[in-house]
Amino acid sequence: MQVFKSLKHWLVLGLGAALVCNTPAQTPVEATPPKLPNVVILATGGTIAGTGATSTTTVGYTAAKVGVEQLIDAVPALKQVANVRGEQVFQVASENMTNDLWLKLARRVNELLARSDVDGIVITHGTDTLEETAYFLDLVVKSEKPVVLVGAMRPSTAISADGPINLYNATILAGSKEAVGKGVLVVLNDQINSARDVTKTNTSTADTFRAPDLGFLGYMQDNRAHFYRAPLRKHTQETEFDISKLDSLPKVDIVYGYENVSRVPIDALVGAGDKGIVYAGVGDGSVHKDIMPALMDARKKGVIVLRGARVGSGIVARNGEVNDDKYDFVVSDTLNPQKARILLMLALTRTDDTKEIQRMFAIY
Ligand code: DAS
Repeated sequence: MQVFKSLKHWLVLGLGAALVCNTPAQTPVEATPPKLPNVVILATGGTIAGTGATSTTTVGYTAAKVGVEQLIDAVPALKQVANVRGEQVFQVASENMTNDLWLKLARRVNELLARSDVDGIVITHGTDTLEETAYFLDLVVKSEKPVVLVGAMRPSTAISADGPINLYNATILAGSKEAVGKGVLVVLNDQINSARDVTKTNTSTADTFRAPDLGFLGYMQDNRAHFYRAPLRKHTQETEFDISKLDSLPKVDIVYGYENVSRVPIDALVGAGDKGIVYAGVGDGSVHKDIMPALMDARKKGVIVLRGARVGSGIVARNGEVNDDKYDFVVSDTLNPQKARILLMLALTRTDDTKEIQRMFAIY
């Protein structure tokens, strides 16, 4: 019996081997290419769309000249990393950014992200106010899908223009799973920054965007995102701000503190109907003795006074240099004056209660 079993065993094996040998070699099935993410590139202008007279013109060029299709055509590799399509939302040098342009851009972003066939958005933008637009969007975009702002420090016509590689990296990031839920991001110079903490720190060098003290979130390298940290403050769909029904934003301006500073600008802004004033104080948000009466007068007229600092990093301590409780001021936490202004504008679309506004500066 045992012999029969082993004979049968070998017969089955042999039959199987014959079948395999006689089966024509299977043509390898073409590996189906990975499904590429759908990324929309919204162009708004700036140096990334700039042109200079010669290839060595890296200052004194004209920003906001090249259209979105040309930007995309200049980087054929984009098509290997995403299904991209472009829209020219507007074409401005970003020093000329306005509330109306912000509301138009934010509405378009929210419309597109609500579509199931859009996985992420890249926004090409001038670098001068890129950090401000990024933070505004960080507070009003209602989606966890990636929104990535990108600019360039050299015009598209320059030797070693940084725009193409920045746009390529931004497109990869906007289509990546790693960027989902991290809020609005900024990519230049192979570095990934958060919208809340990034700021332009140099007038003209390619490494200008940094997050003083708090640092950037990670790198773009080898065609993918490498994250080492994530934002902790609330952003995008976690925020309480809704611009869908807004056709304007409250008027908030910034006054800079310095030696022998005059109260005239503060009085003028109050007279012009400002709803909020950010005072970019010296040191830990200290206020000149001649300015305190102006800020107190402003507060008495219902203007929200926000005490910030011109120094560029660190926490402005509540009741530190000034008794904020006594004067009913708000403090800016670590937001620089131009970022604090944005959060105060949006806060004023919901409340003029200073305790509520201070709560917002503690969570966003
Ligand atoms: N004027 C600058 C701007 O549009 C150019 C730039 O750096 O992008 O922000």
